[in-house]
Amino acid sequence: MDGGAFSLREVLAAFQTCVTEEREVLLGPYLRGWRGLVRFLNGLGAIFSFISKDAVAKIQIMESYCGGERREEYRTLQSMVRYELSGGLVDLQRRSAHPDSGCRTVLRLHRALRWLQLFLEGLRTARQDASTSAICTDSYNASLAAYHPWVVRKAATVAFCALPSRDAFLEVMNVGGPDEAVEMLGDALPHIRDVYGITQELYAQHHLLDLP
Ligand code: 1PW
Repeated sequence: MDGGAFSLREVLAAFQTCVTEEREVLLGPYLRGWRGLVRFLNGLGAIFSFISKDAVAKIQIMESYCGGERREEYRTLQSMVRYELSGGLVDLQRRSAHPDSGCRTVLRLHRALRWLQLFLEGLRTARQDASTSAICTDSYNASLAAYHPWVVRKAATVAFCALPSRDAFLEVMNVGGPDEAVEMLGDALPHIRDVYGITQELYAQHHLLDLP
């Protein structure tokens, strides 16, 4: 995935390898998928680097856990939640002793993944002449926007206006022609939906969906 021609196909494939037979989510491929998404986002223009900056910061936090002393505990989302909750390593009310827990950091990426899922789904099913900005704005408003203050929502909406046309966008994915790109999305999206669904259920089970 690093170096060489960049294709969104490989990025989305990372999410495919996230889920184990026991339906656990592996953090390694999850973060690799995110790294690729960020690269893709940056390829869309400088205006998107402000959006990707926060995602990069969060990916880095998680990578340091995954490469750190307790890396075994951070192998899967499930082991991370178990480890951090049982060790009292998560701020549940307000950010204080553990402002950058893995649980709260992944929650932000998880919410953003929902946006990505809705956006790619919209892109896949839209008419050829549809506006990507509108698809992006609609999917953002239906997901991540609820968690952002006004000024971030405003800046994000301005950035979306710079998105290229649907065909140009599909081309940036570097998967082949528009038809191939649409087919690839059809293959990849169920896996992203799966990862999102497992994470959502895990977080709901442990009452972690509103972590500060
Ligand atoms: C073309 C579609 C691409 C989808 C890629 C998703 C990238 C999402 C990054 C959005 C970031 C907007 C600016 C940052 C806001 C942060 O305050 C917020 N972070 C996220 C990821 O929503 C909350 O993090 P915080 O402040 O609680 O640490």
